Amino acid sequence: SIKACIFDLDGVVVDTAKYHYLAWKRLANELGFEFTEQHNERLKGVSRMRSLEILLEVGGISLPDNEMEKLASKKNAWYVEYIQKMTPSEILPGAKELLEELRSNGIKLSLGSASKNSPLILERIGLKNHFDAIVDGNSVTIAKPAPDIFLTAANKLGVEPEECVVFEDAEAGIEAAINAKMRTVGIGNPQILNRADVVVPNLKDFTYSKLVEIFKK
Ligand code: G16
Ligand code: MG
Repeated sequence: SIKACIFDLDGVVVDTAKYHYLAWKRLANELGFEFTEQHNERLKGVSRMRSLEILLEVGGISLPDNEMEKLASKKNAWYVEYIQKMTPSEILPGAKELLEELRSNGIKLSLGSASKNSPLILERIGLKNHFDAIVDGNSVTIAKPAPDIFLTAANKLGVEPEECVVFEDAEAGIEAAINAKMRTVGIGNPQILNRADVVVPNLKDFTYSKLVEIFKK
């Protein structure tokens, strides 16, 4: 049976994708090319350096590693400037309520995010103490779709992968969970997340009893 739930951060608990987009777009514009929201879809759930590689590919630019490091830091400084101003009102609908309901039913909770900025974000939105474990880009650097982030979370919670459900909005994240042999709830577009066990538009109507019902066997 299900003993733990692992939540992705960007796109599941909070919509930081819009701030990532603003910062990446600013960087692209400074480098002299346009970066659209459609391009930005490709960056969701992907690590910072891999995101930069994709962005430079869009602009047809190739740079040495040390230059790439500088650009990634620049983008991150802008991103941090945006997320500093976040408030609890930016928690996505239903996320906080679901975390609280799951916990009161004895389900263990972990964050499973690729972001190195997750401590700041959790602090700003006031959800730091809602998780039993925090696994993010600071502790695990092998990015999704590798299963490492989620396996580390299961390990920290002291449960088996088969006992975990992962909530994810990104294709790379669903793949990472499948690679970890975990069950999955996709948040968003069923066409993009077609490998998930179930896909819901958001967390608003998701409950503990739905979790039990969907994953009863
Ligand atoms: C997030 C985002 C990605 C971002 C990555 C790294 O992952 O979805 O777009 O590139 O984290 O973030 P940072 O640059 O803040 O370290 P997740 O796993 O929370 O969806
Ligand atoms: Mg995400």
